[in-house]
Parts: sequence; C-alpha cells; structure tokens
Amino acid sequence: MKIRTMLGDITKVSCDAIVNAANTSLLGGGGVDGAIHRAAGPGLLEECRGLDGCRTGQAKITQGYDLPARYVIHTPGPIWRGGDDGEAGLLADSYRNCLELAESHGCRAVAFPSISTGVYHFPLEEASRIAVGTIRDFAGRAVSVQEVILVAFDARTKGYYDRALECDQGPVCF
Ligand code: AR6
Repeated sequence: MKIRTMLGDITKVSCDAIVNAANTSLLGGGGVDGAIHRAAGPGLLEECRGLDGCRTGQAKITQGYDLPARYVIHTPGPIWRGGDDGEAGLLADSYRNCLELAESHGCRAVAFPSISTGVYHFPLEEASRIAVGTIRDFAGRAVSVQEVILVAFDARTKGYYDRALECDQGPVCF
C-alpha cells in the first residue's frame, strides 16, 4: 500500500473515498466538514440525517453526491483536552475505522484530511505521527485499499506528514 501527501483541497480529490473530519451529529459544521457538504450538495446532509450521529473515533459512510469521490467516510475525531482524556487512542481509532470501512466497501484510493487538528486543536506533530503510524499498521492487512493520500490544507501540516513518513517508526524521528 502506498501513502502519499499532497497540499490542496480534499473536495477536489478524485478517489474512491474522502474522509470528513466531522462532529458527532454528522450534520455539518465548519472547516473541512463545511467544505465537503458545500461541494457535495444537499443530498449529503439528507443522507447524514438518517445516520443518527456517530461516536468519537467511530466512522460512517455515505455516497459522495456531487463530489468527485464516490464515498464520504465521516469520522468525529477527538477534541483536544490536554492529552489525558484518551485523545491519542481516539484519533488512531478514527483513522483505523475509516480505513476498515473503505476496505469493506472495496475502495482502492482513500484521501484523509488532518483529523482533529483544526478547531479540535489536536497538536499537529503528534496527530501526524498517529495518522502515519495507524495507516502503516493497517497497510499489512489491506487488501482493496492500495493508496492513502494525506491531504494537507497548509504547508505546515504537509511538512509534519512528510517528516512522519520519512521515519520507519514514526515517533523515533521527532
Ligand atoms: N481540504 C482539506 N483540508 C481542509 C479543508 C479542505 N477543503 N478545509 C479545512 N481543512 P477542521 P477538526 C483542514 O477544523 O479539527 C467542523 O466544524 C484544516 O486546515 O476542519 O477535526 C466539524 O463539524 C485542518 O488542517 O476539523 C467539527 O465540529 C483540518 O482540515 C469540527 O470542525 C481539520 O480541521 C472538527 O474539527
């Protein structure tokens, strides 16, 4: 399985599934969530209304509607509360559960935004290590998922992803 990074807008990425850094209501919000709902059109919100929300670290899948991606995988990442509230484990759960849903839907290429590092304030350096480490762990079990694209909306985020990817064992390089 290949992991690559890019700088850009995830709503423009053409792949099997894009991940949405949602909230537990799954009814939209700001940041990447707002951008995805705007680009997908009203059908997405309508489908999300029927999902009955989603717990932090879990994931649910919908169609992509007007997006170039076929599916949207929605996951509420953890809100950063200082690090002693299970945030790291929950962020890893978000990545893993999204990948498992992508796998069970036969997706080949999946794009992730930087979950929880916007208004949820998860520290970027630790979040990028968790993202890369969890995706690498999953790679050994992946059958249909062949490519994961880490989409950074700013250069700082891309820098942390690239650094984490250069390391064999994420944490030792930081
Ligand atoms: N493409 C890729 N990345 C983006 C885009 C985009 N179009 N727009 C923003 N980002 P955030 P969170 C980046 O705040 O921290 C929402 O209101 C952004 O720069 O979107 O998980 C939800 O409804 C940052 O690097 O998500 C929740 O209430 C990253 O995406 C809450 O925010 C995540 O920032 C979730 O907060």
